[in-house]
Amino acid sequence: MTNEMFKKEAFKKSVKDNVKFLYRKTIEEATQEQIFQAVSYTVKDVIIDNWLETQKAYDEQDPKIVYYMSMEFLMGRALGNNLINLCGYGEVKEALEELGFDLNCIEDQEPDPALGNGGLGRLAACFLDSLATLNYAAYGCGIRYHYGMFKQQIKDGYQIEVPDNWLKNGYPFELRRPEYAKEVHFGGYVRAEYDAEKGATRFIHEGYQAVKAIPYDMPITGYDNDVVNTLRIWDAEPIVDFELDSFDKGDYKKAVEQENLARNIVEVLYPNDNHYAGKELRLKQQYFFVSASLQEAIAKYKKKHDDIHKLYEKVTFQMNDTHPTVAVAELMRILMDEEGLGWDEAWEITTKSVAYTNHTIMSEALEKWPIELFSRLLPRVYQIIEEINRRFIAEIQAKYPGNYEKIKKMAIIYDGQVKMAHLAIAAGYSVNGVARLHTEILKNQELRDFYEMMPEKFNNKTNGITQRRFLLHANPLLADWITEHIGPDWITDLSQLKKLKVYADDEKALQEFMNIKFRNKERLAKYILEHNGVEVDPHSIFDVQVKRLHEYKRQLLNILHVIYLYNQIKMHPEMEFYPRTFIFGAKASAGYATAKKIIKLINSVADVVNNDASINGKIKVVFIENYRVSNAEIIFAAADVSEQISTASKEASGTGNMKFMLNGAPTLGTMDGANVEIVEEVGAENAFIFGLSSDEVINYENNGGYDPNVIYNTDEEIRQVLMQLINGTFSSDTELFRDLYDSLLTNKNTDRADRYFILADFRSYADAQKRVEEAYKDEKGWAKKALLNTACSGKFTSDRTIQEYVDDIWHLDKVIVRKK
Ligand code: HBZ
Repeated sequence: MTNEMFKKEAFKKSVKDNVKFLYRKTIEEATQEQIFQAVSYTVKDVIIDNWLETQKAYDEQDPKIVYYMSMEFLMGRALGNNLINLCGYGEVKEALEELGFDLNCIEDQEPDPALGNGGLGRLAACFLDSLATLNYAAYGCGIRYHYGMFKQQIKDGYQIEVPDNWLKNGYPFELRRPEYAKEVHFGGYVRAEYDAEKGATRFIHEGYQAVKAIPYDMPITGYDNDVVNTLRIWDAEPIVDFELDSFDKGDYKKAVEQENLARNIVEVLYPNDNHYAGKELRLKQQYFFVSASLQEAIAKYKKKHDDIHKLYEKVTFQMNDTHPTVAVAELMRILMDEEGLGWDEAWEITTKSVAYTNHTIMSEALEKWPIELFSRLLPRVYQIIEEINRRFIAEIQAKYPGNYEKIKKMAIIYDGQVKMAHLAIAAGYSVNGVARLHTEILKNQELRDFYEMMPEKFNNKTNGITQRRFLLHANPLLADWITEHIGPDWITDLSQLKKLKVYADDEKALQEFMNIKFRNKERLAKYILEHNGVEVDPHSIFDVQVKRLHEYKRQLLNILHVIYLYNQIKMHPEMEFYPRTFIFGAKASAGYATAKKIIKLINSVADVVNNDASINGKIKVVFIENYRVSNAEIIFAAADVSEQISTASKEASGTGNMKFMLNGAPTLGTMDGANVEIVEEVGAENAFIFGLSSDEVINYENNGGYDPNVIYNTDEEIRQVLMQLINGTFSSDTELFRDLYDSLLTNKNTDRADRYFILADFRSYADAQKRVEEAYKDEKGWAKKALLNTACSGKFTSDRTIQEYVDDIWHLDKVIVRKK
């Protein structure tokens, strides 16, 4: 307990008071949603005091600050998490019970602030949690999208996207800060003016449209340390004065355009993951939040320091992928055009302040803006990028005289495009990948030329996840059990979990561990019954693949294998088969037709398999609608098997894999991303590994792919599965899945047949699945594997990841807030 407010009587009174003044109601009259609001305001009260204290400590101690720049923060619900981090969860639960409410139901009233797509956005959220918990001064900088990730409904097996109006009832954990508003400028033109006094040319940006950026702050509570950091997300408003002015001048059109610009810019999160669409509005979003955030960071720095040349001593900007990379040029612009520095001074400061994290090698994800669009929208910023490019090319030439191939491959502007990754690498003082294998691939393949030219910039930071949300909050039974056995230190030092290894052969402990898993499976079964109307047996193996839908993640391999098993059982009804529940959860980007077809296929297979009485319920297939952070917490806790089956080399890291492991689910996966390190920690005997290695995949790719038809023609069982896609087994419309069938066998719509090596890996995957079944039948053996997965997951805390960023990249100072 850290706060008097969470003493039961004080808490109850505060909730009652809030209900009264917010809704003019008594607690008996209030709806659950109103109780949620009232409880949240009480919690916010507690947070505000710590927030003020934290701000004061930062003011006094003047630590270096990291600004984590990200288009996405997939925060998930705040109420439960804040109660956990403030150590008030138990007390508040009891207090609410005394008032006749169930805290879980109250938590369910909160919309998921889903301001992100998937792994990249969730990583940003885990990082903020760890930064606050480790006593580092940090700001998350992002966008206050009015509509976050869409809600997914499944109708007739198809995904339907429904807008997510998360702000509809007002969000209690945000604070509007109009006093820190900034202006951001788009369009117009640049005028050069010679300043004779200074003997220098000034560049003046004119004729632009202006938008007002208004920050909203969300508190980020550290665990049991009174630290409250800030996630600052920017909203857009039209500039009213200007509007009237232009109206007076008869420039009505411009006034309306400015109003529309403001309205559109923060309207909605682009729901693409690992895919670049090249939309103008997306670039507007990027520049909007980057410019506002940089202006704010510099204003804050200048309040305490007069020498702008030393900015990098107190400030560092981490760019979460290339999405905020326009920061490089915007910082240059501010330093030169507003602070009056020359190019060399500005460049030195910039290149000591910005660092870049790469999250993908998928070429379709790389951001390359057409020059025409970029220079029209951001004329001054474009001019600066041109100059950065000119100087960078000169450097390349100096290092590799006469080697024009290098320029072609490395230039920031080439072929009519602005390449954001090249800009990030040229300017950043650090370039990191997100798992060891991924970083090696960057160094040796994708970014080889850059690595050769500036090896000192490259480093690895294997991703991590916060155990506060994904174990302490998501799996209270296991959390309590762990604390009973090894004490509570794991909450802030996950390496402690290794102490559980001594229980690997302790029958009582193993029994308890699996009982908890069973109860979590019952909780998920209840959720599935309520939300899908499908009954699943918690005694069956819960085999789970939850993540964004993407071809490289190979949900298709999983469902094809389900079809294969179904055929086996139908053909050999006497065959021994351990009942299995295949659980899927995935959103497809709204414009990604193949991904949406795969969702339809999963649901069609589910329809057939779940309703085929002849297989005695041995296989169930469930597609969990609207997979998101809040139901993920229930799903991870209940999983027996963690499906991490991406084509090797394609998944930069994965972070779901870590959440499953932490909750005691062995990995069934390829040697890809962080799976490699998971296997290293837990031992190959406690995982189920299959498939081509990343070297093999890359080798095939560099030599024109492979021929899946050889497999199709020689493997009868695989051929049968594929035929069932087009012979009416899963749809009376035999053409419905034709594209999926074709994608595996022909290069009709892509450059290669079976781009993701599904057929190549099929047999190896089926073997691994067989090993899973055998292993599961050995109850004690399985329990040991499961427990060891939890025990060996210590490395994968985002606390470790953040400490590595601090030690190697950011060099932040710890700040103590609690005065005890
Ligand atoms: O970032 C993911 C990687 O695929 C995953 O392997 C890794 O673990 C995770 C964290 O490092 N990448 C994404 O989630 N990417 C996006 O969501 C994305 C969103 C918008 C884009 C591009 C990518 O324009």
